[in-house]
Amino acid sequence: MTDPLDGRELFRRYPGNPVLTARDWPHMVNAVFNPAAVAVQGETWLFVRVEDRTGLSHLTLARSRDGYSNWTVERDRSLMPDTGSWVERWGVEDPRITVIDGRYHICYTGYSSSGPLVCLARTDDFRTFERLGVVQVPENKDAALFPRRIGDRWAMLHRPVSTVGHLQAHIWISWSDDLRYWGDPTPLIEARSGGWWDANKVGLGPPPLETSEGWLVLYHGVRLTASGSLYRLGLALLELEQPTHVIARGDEWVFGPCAPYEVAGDVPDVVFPCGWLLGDDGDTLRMYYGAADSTVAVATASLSDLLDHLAGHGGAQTGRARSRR
Ligand code: BMA
Repeated sequence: MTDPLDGRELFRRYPGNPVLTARDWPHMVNAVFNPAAVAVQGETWLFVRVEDRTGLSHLTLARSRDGYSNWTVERDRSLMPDTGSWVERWGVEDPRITVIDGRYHICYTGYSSSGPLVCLARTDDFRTFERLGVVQVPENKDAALFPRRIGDRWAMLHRPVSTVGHLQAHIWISWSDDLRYWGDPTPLIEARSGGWWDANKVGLGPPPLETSEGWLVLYHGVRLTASGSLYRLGLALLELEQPTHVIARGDEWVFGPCAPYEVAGDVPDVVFPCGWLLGDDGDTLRMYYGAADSTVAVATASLSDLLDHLAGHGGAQTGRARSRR
């Protein structure tokens, strides 16, 4: 498929997109999208949100040697919702994986009968899962752990929703001694207002990526238009040892729906990444994203280009989380 903007955007779409569709699944499902990503022994493992034809979602592993083709879908490596429980009654969605002490820690949305909340589970093999339970109460989603303690505590980014006045959905940071109990919640990346591309609602994409300049954050901003919500992506940089400080926040979006598989699907005009992987060269980033809530696609970018871009376009700070520069 052609991409009219390729060559000018920071992220370049893989020409073979989408890399995974419902047709690749061994059984009948409606859609596969919003995958977490981890590199395991040279392979790319995606933990994919699978929406079956009940409308509810579960998570299933798909593996590829090159991260682009020849995917093996492992149906027996799935996190199925505990639909008998209140917490996951309507499914599990949108995982983000952080490797801590060699174990895969998965923050995912539990679709509870009181709304979306954040659950944490960990696994060594994606066959059995240790559920640590609910770590953020509703409404809360788009959560991921930092991969190491900062100071002496664990940190998590997440996105609570407030309906005071009108919808307000900002990215917050919370802290924990043991990964189980979370406190000290602080607003971090505030949705802007008015005509901005990321007005009123933002949410974390993949887990924060540690770079020499700071923690790189990719987030989605949602613009409400006459024809629905438009999901685009922007960048921010957090101070390494004090991530409550936003060093920079991009003023422009860096990726938005454009290709046919992004603008048409179950939910048109959505790009929604939950995982990214840094290549062995230390610079090539592969971003895995759900396209239009229907398929999985991948785009690549140069990490140094992203950091350069932020340095040049990071002027517009709003709200509580301001740059110290
Ligand atoms: C968000 C999440 C995502 C979804 C997106 C667009 O609120 O529910 O799972 O991809 O909306 O529909």
